[in-house]
Amino acid sequence: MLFGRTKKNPIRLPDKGVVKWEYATCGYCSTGCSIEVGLDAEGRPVASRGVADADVNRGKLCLKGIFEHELFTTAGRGTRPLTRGHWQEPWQATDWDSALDRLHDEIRRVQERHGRDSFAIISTGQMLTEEFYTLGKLTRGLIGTNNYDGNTTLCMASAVSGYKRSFGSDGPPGCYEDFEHTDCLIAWGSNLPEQHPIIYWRLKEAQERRGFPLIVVDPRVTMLAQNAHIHLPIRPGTDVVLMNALMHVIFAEGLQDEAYIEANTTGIDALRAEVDRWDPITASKVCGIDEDSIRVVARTFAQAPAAMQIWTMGINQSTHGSDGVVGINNLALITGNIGKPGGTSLSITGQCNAMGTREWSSCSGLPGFRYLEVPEHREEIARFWNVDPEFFPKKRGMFQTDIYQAMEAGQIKGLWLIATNPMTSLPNTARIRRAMEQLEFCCVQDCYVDAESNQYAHLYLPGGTWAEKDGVMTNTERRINRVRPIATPPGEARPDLWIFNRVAERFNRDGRVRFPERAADIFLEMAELSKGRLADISGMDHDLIEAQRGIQWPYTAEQRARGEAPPKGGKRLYTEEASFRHADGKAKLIPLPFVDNNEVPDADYPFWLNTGRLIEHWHGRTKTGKIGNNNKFSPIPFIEINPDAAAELGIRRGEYVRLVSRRGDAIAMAMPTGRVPRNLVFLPFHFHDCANRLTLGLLDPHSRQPAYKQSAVRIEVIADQRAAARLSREMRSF
Ligand SMILES: Nc1nc2c(c(=O)[nH]1)N[C@H]1C(S)=C(S)[C@@H](COP(=O)(O)OP(=O)(O)OC[C@H]3O[C@@H](n4cnc5c(=O)[nH]c(N)nc54)[C@H](O)[C@@H]3O)O[C@H]1N2
Ligand SMILES: Nc1nc2c(c(=O)[nH]1)N[C@H]1C(S)=C(S)[C@@H](COP(=O)(O)OP(=O)(O)OC[C@H]3O[C@@H](n4cnc5c(=O)[nH]c(N)nc54)[C@H](O)[C@@H]3O)O[C@H]1N2
Ligand code: SF4
Ligand SMILES: [Mo]
Repeated sequence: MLFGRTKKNPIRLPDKGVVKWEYATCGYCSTGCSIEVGLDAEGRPVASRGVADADVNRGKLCLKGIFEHELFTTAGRGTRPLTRGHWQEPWQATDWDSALDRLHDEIRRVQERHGRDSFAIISTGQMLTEEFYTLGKLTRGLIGTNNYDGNTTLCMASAVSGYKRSFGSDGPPGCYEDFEHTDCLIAWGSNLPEQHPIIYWRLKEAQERRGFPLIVVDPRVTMLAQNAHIHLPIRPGTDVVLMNALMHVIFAEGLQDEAYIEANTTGIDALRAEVDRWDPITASKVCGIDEDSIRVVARTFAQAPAAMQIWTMGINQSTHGSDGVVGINNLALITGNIGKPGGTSLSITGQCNAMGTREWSSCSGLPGFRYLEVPEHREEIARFWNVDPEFFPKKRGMFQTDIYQAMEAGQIKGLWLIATNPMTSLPNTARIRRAMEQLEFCCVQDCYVDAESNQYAHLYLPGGTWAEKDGVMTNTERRINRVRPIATPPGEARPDLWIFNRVAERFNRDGRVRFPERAADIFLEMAELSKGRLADISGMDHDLIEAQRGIQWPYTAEQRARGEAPPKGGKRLYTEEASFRHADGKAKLIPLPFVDNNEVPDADYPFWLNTGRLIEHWHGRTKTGKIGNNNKFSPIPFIEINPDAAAELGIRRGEYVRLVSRRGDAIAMAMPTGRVPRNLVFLPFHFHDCANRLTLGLLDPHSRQPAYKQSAVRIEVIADQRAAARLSREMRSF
């Protein structure tokens, strides 16, 4: 006798009437999945699917990619430029010419009155590379403010800084294919299954095949920690101590790779002297990981033939962010795990084009990983752009986070915000509000008119988004991939590239500097500039990139001329001896003393506040908050709280609570879960006027990245739950 179903019910997908599929790269996270958008007979985007022959995602997409075609018709898009005298006045619709004239005139007015650098420009990791490059040329070559930075200071700055300190250059040395070769993986402060689901799928497949140990360092029992062999629930902000202790054990037991250290590094003596102080017992008292676990992990890592480390915001967003990255690099270098298959230190980047902005935006320097501090770099770029080299500043200006403090102090008077929303994403909202209120002029260029920062704008420019535009993006593994213009921006909204080119015309009346109109031509200009640099893309063009479903840099003109095919994945940096980018070709081993400067829980504020992300939402939710199938999973702010802590406070599941820090308060729903320890709550930062009203955001001394993950709060019970629900709703703009 047969039990259960005897016939399988085939899954029936509704026919969306797709007549044509158009190629793009997903515009959410830095995994860089190749995606196709299906258009119906009327040319309307009606479906999304993964591209089967793309090496990155092999036909798969996550929850965000699957519904990405719905973006084009979401609510809240800006359809006309808007202007007003003061941010408290009502908006008036205006035409593009008047809007762009005003932007030009205000920039020059502020600069003439308060000095060149009193006008700041803040960009993003969420545009296309050709757009970054054009904005960089406009800012560095014509506008001339040095206070030009990106939201990547909130995100990747520590990784950039740590890579530069260790290896002499930015640029993650590994790739996804390393999962196929590694014998041990440590993931530091990264929740891969939720934040980079398709990278996780690659890791999981490799791990199921080969069973290498997975070690996760995270104060929460994340989805990744649940799947790990060893989970180290570290005390927040103390990763550097654990790294020092791991190195202590490796040296004490002679597990280091002497030959690699000798041939490729400098600084071993100073490093050893510092880690000598961090025996596992001493370290365990600071970082909360017991001495046995420290020893086991150190041996497992050092004895693996190839071992890799990945990390994300649990490391970068800390007052020891840059040091944490250096610590990871130290561990990799002393065990010879750089530049070999399965042996690497791979920063998992964040936004879709966080890498592209590092390479080409000129935010912290000049294009192609060139520096303002190097006279030859200034000369080279000035000649190429046809501008005066003396016009360039001789060192980098303020980081994004310092720009807000300068606004507060009245040093910065004007601001152009492009595709970033500081009123939701910067720490300590009350301070950001004070800073924004003081501006003489603020222009917001965003695809959504309801982005909260627009509240303080005098001028609003409606940009296009994602595949309403043409260009490329670079993912975590340095793979450049193509985005095709599939839809047109709504109403009078225009692609950001169009906007930059029209602004450039106003600063470039004599036509001295060339601003190509087509993204494909801009790419060729970048390719030319990249020759001989670390990120050499001179062998690529738009068509080849699309045909290959993305190409990893470097791929040079010479390789192409020789008939060498573009790498199909598996491309690594620093594969040859002494090929690091410090002058002597060696990597630096850097000692990392630990200073405990974080705000820590005390009697008044007894809980750690840890903030981060959910799979279904993207940052400030301007996009995912309006897509039903994303928003429905978590339409309101909530905290993960330990069930024992909730019981002790008399809080039941689903009740609203008030969180209070030294900066402000916020309302969220309590969701008791064993994912968090007794003394810590986790609050997603996706909701406006919530997490960042509470955060302190102390800055890393090297990268100026905020410590979003270490603040202290207390939790208050709310008697009137109806009023709390109403308030929570009102505080969200959508
Ligand atoms: N769905 C979705 N995906 C995204 C994004 C999104 O908004 N939504 N954003 C993208 C962007 S820009 C980024 S930067 C990435 C971020 O990706 P992740 O960094 O993976 O995400 P987060 O949730 O910010 O933080 C990761 C983990 O750090 C842990 N953590 C907190 N404090 C510490 C600590 O002191 N030490 C250690 N070791 N760990 C700690 C947290 O508990 C959390 O689980 O995600 C990208 N992908
Ligand atoms: N508490 C806490 N705060 C955090 C973090 C955290 O973990 N905890 N993480 C930090 C990190 S890692 C990051 S990366 C930041 C992100 O911070 P933000 O950059 O502020 O995040 P988004 O909400 O993605 O903002 C992007 C804005 O650009 C708009 N936009 C999107 N695409 C386009 C486009 O193509 N053109 C134009 N013109 N506009 C566009 C969107 O509508 C949105 O308003 O948040 C940081 N803030
Ligand atoms: S994993 Fe990232 S790139 Fe891939 S579909 Fe999801 S959000 Fe897009
Ligand atoms: Mo990020």
